[in-house]
Amino acid sequence: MRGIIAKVEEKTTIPVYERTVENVLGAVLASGDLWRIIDLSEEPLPLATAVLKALNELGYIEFNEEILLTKKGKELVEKYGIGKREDYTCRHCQGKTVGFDAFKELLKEFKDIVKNRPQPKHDFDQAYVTPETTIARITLMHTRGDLKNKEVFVLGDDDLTSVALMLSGLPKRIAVLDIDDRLIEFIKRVADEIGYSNVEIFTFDLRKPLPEYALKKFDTFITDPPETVDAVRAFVGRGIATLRGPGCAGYFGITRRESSLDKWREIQRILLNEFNVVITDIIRNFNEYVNWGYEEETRAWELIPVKIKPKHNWYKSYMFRIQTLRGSKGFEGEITAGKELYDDEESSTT
Ligand code: N4P
Repeated sequence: MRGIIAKVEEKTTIPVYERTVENVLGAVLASGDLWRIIDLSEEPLPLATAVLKALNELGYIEFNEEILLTKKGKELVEKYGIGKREDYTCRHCQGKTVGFDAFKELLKEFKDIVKNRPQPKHDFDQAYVTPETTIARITLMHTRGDLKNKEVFVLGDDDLTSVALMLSGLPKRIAVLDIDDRLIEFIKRVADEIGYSNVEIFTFDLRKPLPEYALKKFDTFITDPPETVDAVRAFVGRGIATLRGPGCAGYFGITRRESSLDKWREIQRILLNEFNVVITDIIRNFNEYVNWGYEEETRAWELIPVKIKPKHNWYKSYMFRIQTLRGSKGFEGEITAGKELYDDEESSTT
């Protein structure tokens, strides 16, 4: 094991544990498909690929169309008692913890309306979630009492959650911003077509502090940040800054694909120590992203040991729900980062 870890450490500065190697080997036992292995291992892609390359160089696995254990590899998993990674995700809710039935009609309407949605733009790290995910978000937020007659803020919206919110008729008022004019125009057109007027829709760059009129006015926010620590601060911190006071809620996705548990700890530290909020829910792989199409232009493409495009949706994120208490506070500072807002050692899909 030491030898494997040392070889991985030559390739990346992300912390490597025995557990990391175990996770990747357990995933290789379960599947020969590169993207499924990354998905199942739940290690950041730059780390998972470093482990795969190290295992290959040391003769434990082989890269063909499929990734397979060699004889030496089989002996290794035997010696360490590493088991195949099973996937017992609930088939009814697909792990989302909320059912699909309550909002079946909404899903149909939503799918129809978003047919001509703007396609993911690489510059803004866009990748939208499946329509089922967007509707599950509405279902989840509603079951937590965060939508009915509430004022809801959406910070960044390539997922078109604001459209689903409008269609649901649940919130009293909606505000939505995005840096991308194409999305803002699309959302405005939909609002117009369905005759929904309790909504403010505007173009905005979240590196900048929010205008006064957006602060401390809302009950609920939802956002899906790029996962550098600065971006989480900008998106989630500003979300919290829009909330009225104690007893409000916020939702956002955090992935394992681009964030190690070491980074997770840093993010949770910011939530607890900087923003003074409490985490009430973390739902594993709640958000499922549709492959964005610009794979070949990303760092992930350089890193993967076999150049195959993903055939299934391998990118997921966990849904966090936070709630504000006495003494919670958001982030109102300015962020000067340029492209680094999207990229750190663990990211790979921009
Ligand atoms: C990015 C996913 N570059 C993948 C493609 N992120 C975009 C979210 C917008 N829907 C964020 C992932 C979770 N925070």
